[in-house]
Amino acid sequence: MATKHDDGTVLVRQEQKLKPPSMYKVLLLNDDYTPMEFVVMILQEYFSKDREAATQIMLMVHRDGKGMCGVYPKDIASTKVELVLSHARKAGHPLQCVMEEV
Ligand code: TYC
Repeated sequence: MATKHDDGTVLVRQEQKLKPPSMYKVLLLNDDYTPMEFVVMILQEYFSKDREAATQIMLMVHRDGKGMCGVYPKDIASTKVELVLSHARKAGHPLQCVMEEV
């Protein structure tokens, strides 16, 4: 939309181009070796779950093959994935953690 003023100037309204940031799901994948207790600890430490919620998510991953830890903006999701993978490798576990655009 443009507004023409008497002095000849024209004001052009800039279209709003900002989109809300894309959100990403962070998922844990099942494997046969990572101890259940370790997964529960990861969910408590990095995804702020209480013990009860962490146990439910861990059991869902164990049963269904994957489960959601939370939904975050891209940089936060990717930092969480990095931290979880690094902690798991240091502890010698093959736990997989991935992110997926919502
Ligand atoms: N399946 C593993 C076991 O029986 C437990 C496990 C749960 C591993 C969730 C990974 O993301 C995972 N020890």
